[in-house]
Amino acid sequence: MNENLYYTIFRIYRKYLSIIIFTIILSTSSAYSRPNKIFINKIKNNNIYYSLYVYSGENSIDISDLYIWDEAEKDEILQYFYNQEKNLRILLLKNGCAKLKNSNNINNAELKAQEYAIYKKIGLWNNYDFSNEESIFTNFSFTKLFIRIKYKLFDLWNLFIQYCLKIIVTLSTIGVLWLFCEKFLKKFYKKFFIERRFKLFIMGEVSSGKTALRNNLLNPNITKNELLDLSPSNKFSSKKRQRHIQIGRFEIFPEIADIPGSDFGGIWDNIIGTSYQGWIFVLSPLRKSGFDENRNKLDDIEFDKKYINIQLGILNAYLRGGLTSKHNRRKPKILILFISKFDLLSEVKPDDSSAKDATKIIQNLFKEHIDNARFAARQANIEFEVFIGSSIEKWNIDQILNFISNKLYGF
Ligand SMILES: Nc1nc2c(ncn2[C@@H]2O[C@H](COP(=O)(O)OP(=O)(O)OP(=O)(O)O)[C@@H](O)[C@H]2O)c(=O)[nH]1
Ligand SMILES: [Mg+2]
Repeated sequence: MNENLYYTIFRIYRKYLSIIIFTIILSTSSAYSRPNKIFINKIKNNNIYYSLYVYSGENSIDISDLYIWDEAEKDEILQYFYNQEKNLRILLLKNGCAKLKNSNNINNAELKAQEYAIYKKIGLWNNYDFSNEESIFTNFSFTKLFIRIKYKLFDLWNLFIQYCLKIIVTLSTIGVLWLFCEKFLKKFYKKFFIERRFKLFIMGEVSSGKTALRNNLLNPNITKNELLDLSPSNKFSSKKRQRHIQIGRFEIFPEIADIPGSDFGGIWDNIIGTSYQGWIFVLSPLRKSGFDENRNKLDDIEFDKKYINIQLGILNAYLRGGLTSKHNRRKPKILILFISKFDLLSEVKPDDSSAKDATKIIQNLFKEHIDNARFAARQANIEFEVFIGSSIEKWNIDQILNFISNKLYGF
């Protein structure tokens, strides 16, 4: 009975022994025959990123018709091939790690791969001595010639594309930069090489015609009616002329300041405290415009002697005082006398021959004024000029700005 039991157990053991051994072999072999590899790439945002390389067993291909380059094995170059090329023979040939042996059935793709390596002088083909070579690739063949030409053309094409790209990138960079800079450069050039400015200060007795002159200088298209409608100024104002005056290459933009004749303190503040390139002193033979409400010229126009004398007084105070005062460090470069309202004496402009007498009358009326102003200018060593004209008729208005512009920026 006991013997039977032992025998039964032995029989069962023998029956399952092969399964047990098979299981043990399988488990151990699977542990060693599958060296899958995990590469941890990064750990980020609570995640671990990895690449898994699955081992799929060892395979082999026949390379009996290839010479393998010694260095390829030595330097473990082959390990760096990874899986760029699925056909390993092509991979070896293309990377100059193998050489085709002479044989009858050479694969065209393999020949091409080898030709590529020869052409590029990769691997074993680097400084290769072809003199003793008798293998397939030293013999002449149209296919090889074609391949060589193809690679040469391919190289040339690549070179061409490279240069084209470089040229395109350079040109577009220059283009973009130019677009960005053009505006800035134009502005810069205009501001520093073309545009010029100067400041003028207009002064004179109340109602002498300062604002009428200033508005005319700023806007040559201003109408007679607009000028006749002017009421006395109530505050200092300085404005830049929008249209430039062209002198050579310069575009000149004057800025012209006007002040009420009654603002004595303000006039002195400007004489002493502000830099102007030019002063214009406006004189006039009478306080009024000489026109009625309907803008008709009055017949009996009489010069206002008292008004003319008052003007002499303030001219001496402002011009002789202002130009010779030791406290005034901001003297102008030019002094202009503008004798306004000539239209009340003459039907024609002052330089016209038939206006000779009227001009003479004005020159006599303001002789002392002119002499004193000229004397002050000479003392201050600055330019001086007298203009007889009319704001209403636009006589000798442009000439004032042209004269100053030429003196400051002319050649
Ligand atoms: N006939 C004539 N009248 C002029 C001329 N210029 C100005 N007037 C007139 O003279 C008056 C005074 O001119 P304004 O230019 O206002 O004088 P202003 O010197 O600015 O005077 P305030 O600002 O008060 O100091 C106005 O009625 C103008 O129409 C001119 O050339 N001819
Ligand atoms: Mg005014």
